[in-house]
Amino acid sequence: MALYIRARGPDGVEQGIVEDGHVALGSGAKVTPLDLDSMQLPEPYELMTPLAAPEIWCAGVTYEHSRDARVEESAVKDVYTMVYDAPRPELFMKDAAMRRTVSPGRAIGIRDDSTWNVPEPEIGVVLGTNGRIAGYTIGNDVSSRDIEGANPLYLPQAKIYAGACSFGPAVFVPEHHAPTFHLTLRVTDEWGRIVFEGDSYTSTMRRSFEDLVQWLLIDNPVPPGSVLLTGTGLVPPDSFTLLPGHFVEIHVPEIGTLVNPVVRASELIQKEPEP
Ligand code: DO4
Ligand code: MG
Repeated sequence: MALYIRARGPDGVEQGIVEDGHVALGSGAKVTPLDLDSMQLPEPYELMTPLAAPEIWCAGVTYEHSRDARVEESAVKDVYTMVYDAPRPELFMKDAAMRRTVSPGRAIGIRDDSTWNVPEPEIGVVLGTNGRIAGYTIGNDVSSRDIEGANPLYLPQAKIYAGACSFGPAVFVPEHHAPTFHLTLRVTDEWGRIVFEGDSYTSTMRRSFEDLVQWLLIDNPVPPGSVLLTGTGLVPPDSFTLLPGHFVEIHVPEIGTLVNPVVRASELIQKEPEP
């Protein structure tokens, strides 16, 4: 197996491979991460998403927990049971050109026009060429539950906004098949108190990674290097919402820990330069 990261440093943006507690960068530099789980790097290096994905897609309602939570929250209940049972999965675009996706360690966003926001810890498959799965990463499909719950046609607004996605810290390439991944989510507040903790296993997913990729690529020229987040198996209780000042950690033993603080999405919007 191999573990790949990407970093910005004095030689620009470089790929690196993790070996024996170090990161060997393309320039030949060897860097020792401050923490081998989150892959936080010492200055002047900065960890980035393990690749600049041209597109990020998501699958939805691939786990019973996700179906049940949405049936509960939604004004329109049947669609979730129908899509969970149907051969065709729910697939939607989350981001393109990395405009709404932040690096590990950087702040994810929650919408000002929503009062109920959650992290969605998911395994992301990295697409190679011709539908091949090139590797696996950890993704956070940050979502607004009240906006989606009001009407499923609001899904793009519940899913697509500044800082609504993060993935990393690494891409894991197994020697043979993907193992069952165990995802642990922990959210802490600004004083370090745990406000939610839970876990899920990809073995409880109703579909396979390969099946999701196959559906995604039907008549759809998704560029290689794109990432497909494969759905959440973990939904915090209805009393939980993400707040600015919270800190989200998603851990998968083979891949590492994806960490992101939480801010208002409006703080992440930058003024566009004149064309
Ligand atoms: O149907 C809404 C989205 C579901 C989703 O993102 C998930 O199950 O992870
Ligand atoms: Mg999701």
